[in-house]
Formats: sequence, structure tokens, C-alpha cells
Amino acid sequence: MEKQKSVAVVGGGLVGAMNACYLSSRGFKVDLYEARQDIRTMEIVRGRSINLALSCRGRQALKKVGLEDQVVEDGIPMYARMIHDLNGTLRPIPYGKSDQYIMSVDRRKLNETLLTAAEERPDVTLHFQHKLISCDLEKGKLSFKIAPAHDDDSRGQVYERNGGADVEVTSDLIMGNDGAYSAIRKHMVKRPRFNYSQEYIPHGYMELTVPPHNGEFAMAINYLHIWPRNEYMMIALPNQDKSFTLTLFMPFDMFDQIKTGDDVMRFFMEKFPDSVPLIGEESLKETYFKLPPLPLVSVKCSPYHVLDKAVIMGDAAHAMVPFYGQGMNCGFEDCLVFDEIMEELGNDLSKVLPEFSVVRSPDAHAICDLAMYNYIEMRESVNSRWFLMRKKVDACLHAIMPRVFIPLYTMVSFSRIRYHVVINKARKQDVLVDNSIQALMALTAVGGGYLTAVAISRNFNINSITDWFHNIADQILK
Ligand code: FAD
Ligand code: EGU
Repeated sequence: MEKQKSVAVVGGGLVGAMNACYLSSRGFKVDLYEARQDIRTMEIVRGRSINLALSCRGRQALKKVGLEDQVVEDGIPMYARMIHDLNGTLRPIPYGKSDQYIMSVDRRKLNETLLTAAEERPDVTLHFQHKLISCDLEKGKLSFKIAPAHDDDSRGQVYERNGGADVEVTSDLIMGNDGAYSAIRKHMVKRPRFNYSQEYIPHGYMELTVPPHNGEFAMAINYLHIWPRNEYMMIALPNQDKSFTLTLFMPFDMFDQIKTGDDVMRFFMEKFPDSVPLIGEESLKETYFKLPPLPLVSVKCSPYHVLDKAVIMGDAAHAMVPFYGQGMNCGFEDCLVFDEIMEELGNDLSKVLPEFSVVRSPDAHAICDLAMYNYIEMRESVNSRWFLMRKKVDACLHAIMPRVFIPLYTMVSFSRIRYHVVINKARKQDVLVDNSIQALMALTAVGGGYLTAVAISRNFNINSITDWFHNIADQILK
């Protein structure tokens, strides 16, 4: 028997807690270090997004560590989007057949479930209020400071100046799961030939709440509610307690222009009038000014490892803008892919780590790009009418050619097709669709010309024919 290997997981968020489960199953002695206090004992947890959309990739990863059923049990299925247009009209668009749905899950509950599952596994120890302040990745050394219980700022600031560490450890493997502002990644950036890019988008986000009305959900429950308004966008996911969490996405300079309660009301009445009675005027004004809008960052880097000693996953490796609902799903899939490679290469870290970088970085880069692309597309052209039309065209094409044309969101959210393959497939489909449309237009032009010629020669009223075409077009758009 070879000696049991030790791993230090840095970060006890969603991905870190899941990795603790996976690595315990692989026979590691696991120590997990989390800067915050134990969320299971906290009254309120400040910070990012209250609920998240869990889809295929995340579920597959949960399944392999035996946690899928427990997590899905207290999630809420969303079978369709519900599009809210400016005058309050609601239009549902299903994700697919009734077995194609995503789940709204509570971030805190999910994190708690994962931490408890990790803690119950063999050789796992959780260390809270341990904030990483410095490390030597080549040697597998980490230094932590005991963080105060109320320290909200887990942005991996390095306090090297103000003195020594409280705790120092050495382990065989460092697993960096410390989020978008990763301290481990900051150390990787200093290494030669490390690729790194980051981008803050002009939009920030703010969370609001739609409370239950008369003890019931105030909107249709099993939907991802969307208010697409080009530059402004709002999304709502249902919670277990019959409320909805609304997320408003808007450019920072617009957030800044809204200074008073009246400004807030004017803005919402103009852009999202149907949401005002749902949120409640007083609550809207209060929540809007309670917390500042938060930034959204996209980070790409490579490789993800250092020698056979350290590796990063989750947001630490690939923070993305949330416009595909894939950040957590992709981070969970990282754990699954790493485990598959461990299996394949017989747990040999000197082979597994480089292989993970080679296999995973093209896929992570691809979903970062897809999410950014969707952000650009949503803000440039997407209002409710356009959104509806695009999804109907997708569904229609899929119905005509179920094998050849699979909508992009289906490949992303309802399959485990590698993200970089998803991009390639989508490109090929686009060419196909473009060609079909051109062929159709050519046919229509020829046919239309013929009809017009016939109409003129028979002294028909051309307007009635144009009207007829418009009616057909309207029917399709509806
Ligand atoms: P985190 O969840 O950020 O966890 C990192 C942990 O590391 C934290 O607990 C932190 O305290 C700790 N830490 C940080 N620094 C240190 C340090 N120096 N020492 C010790 N510990 C440290 N994804 C989806 O799949 N579906 C969605 O619907 C979705 N919606 C989103 C909506 C919004 C508005 C946003 C912003 C994101 C959304 N995401 C979504 C993305 C998702 O939130 C992230 O991808 C996911 O949380 C990443 O998990 P993580 O464990 O890598 O990082
Ligand atoms: C954004 C913020 C609808 C939660 C992308 C769809 C998201 C989520 C979509 C957030 C959109 C956008 C898809 C899913 C999901 C859609 C998807 C986005 C969950 C293309 C809490 N997006 N999100 N696409 O198709 O594939 O429903 O914060 F508005 S789930 Cl931006 Cl499937």
C-alpha cells in the first residue's frame, strides 16, 4: 500500500465542497480551508445570487458523488421561460419536451448540503475562517490567517505586509477553488508562460425579491421569468419559500443615474411596469438602495496546474458572465472531468494535472466565450419579440431536422457535449440555416415575381396580395 496522499482544498464554496467529496472518494486525506465562517451556522449570508439554475452538467457531477437526488429534491423545476413584454403580456416558451427542464436551487442550501456530505466522508476535515494569504505552489505550501467571523471580503487579498501567518501547512496537492478573485490564481499569474485575461463588462447586477402573495407564488411557479429589454434585463427564479429572486442587469452608469426613490419608480414603471406591484413599491425603493450593484467579470487563463502540485477549478479557473446560467454547472463538471482523468491515468498526479489543463481549458474558454457572446447579443438586439421569434425558429428547425439541428441552448444546458464541440456544431448549423434561408428567399423571390406578373397581367390589385403576405408573416411571428 502506498502512503495516503493529502490534498488542501482552498475555498469551501460550491466547487470546493464538491471537490472535497470527490477527492475523499479517491482516497485522499482532505483538508478544506474556507475564509468565511461556517455558513451552516450563520444567520444571514451576504453576497452573490440567492438561487441558481442547475442543469445537466451540474446534475451529472452531483450524481457521481451520490448527491443528485438530495439536491434535486428541494429544487424547483423550470420547464420553460416566461417572457414578460413591456405591456405585461406573458408568453411561455418550453425548453423542450417535458423531461427537459432546469432546476432552481438555493445557493446556500446547496452549499450546506455539499459541506455536510464532505464532512461525513472518510478523512475530510473542514477548517473555517482560514483565509489563504500566501503560498508556494511548487512546494505545496500554504499560509492562512485566522479570519474574523464578520470578514465579508473574501477577495483573496494578500496581507503579506502585516505580518506572519497563523497557520502553515504542506500537502501533496493544492486544489484551488477560491472563486473569481482567486488568491491561488494570483500566484499562478506570476509564473512564466501563464496565460491570463480578464474583462469587466459595463453591466452590474442587483437582486430584488417578489414575496409570496396571499401565501402563494405571485407569478407562475415552474418558469424562468425573463424581461428582455435590450440594454436592461431582468430574470426571476422561484424559491422554496414561494418568493422569487429577481436579478436586474443594467450598465453601472445607469445604476448611478438612479438616485432617489422617485427615480427608481419612474425607471421601473417605464421598463418593467408589471413587476412593480409584484415587488411592492416600498420594498423596491428600500432594496434598491440597500446594497450597491455588483460587478460581473469574465476570466480566462491557462494552464490550470503547476507541476504535480497545484490545480485550479471553478470560478478560480474560469469566471464567466452569467448569461448562460453555466458558471456553477461548468465548475461541477470540472470535478467530474478531473475524476474521469484520475480514473483513466491511475491517480498519477504528474500525468493527471497536465492532462486536465489540456482537456479542460478549451472547453472552459468556449463557455466563457458563449456566455459573453450571449451578453452582447442580448444587449444589442434582444427584446421580448425578438427573443420569442428566435426560440420559435430554433424549435421549428429542430422539429424539421431533429438530428442535424440542435438548438445551442439545448447542447449547453441539456447535454454533456464538450463546450468547444458545441461551438463548432453551432457554427456548422448556422451555415446550414443561412444557406436554407437564402435558398428559401431565392425561391420566394422567383415565386413572388411570378405571382406579381400573373397579378398584373390579370389586372389584380397588388395590395391585396401584399396584405396576404403580411398576414402570413404576422401569423408566423405570433
Ligand atoms: P465561489 O462560489 O465564489 O466560492 C469560492 C469560495 O472560496 C468562497 O466561499 C470564498 O469565501 C472562498 N475564498 C475566496 N478567497 C479565499 C481565500 N483567500 N482563502 C480561503 N477561502 C477563500 N451558475 C450556474 O450554474 N447557474 C446559474 O443560474 C448562475 N447564476 C448566477 C447569477 C449571478 C448573478 C452570478 C454572479 C453568478 C451565477 N452563476 C450561476 C455562477 C456561479 O455563482 C459560480 O460559477 C459558482 O458560484 C462558482 O463556484 P466556486 O466554488 O468556484 O466559487
Ligand atoms: C442569467 C442570470 C434565458 C440565472 C440565457 C435563457 C441566467 C440564469 C438563456 C441568472 C436568458 C439568458 C439558459 C438556461 C439560463 C434561456 C440558456 C441565465 C439562468 C440561452 C440568477 N440560461 N440562465 N439561455 O434560454 O441556455 O432560458 O441569475 F435570459 S438557464 Cl440570458 Cl437553459
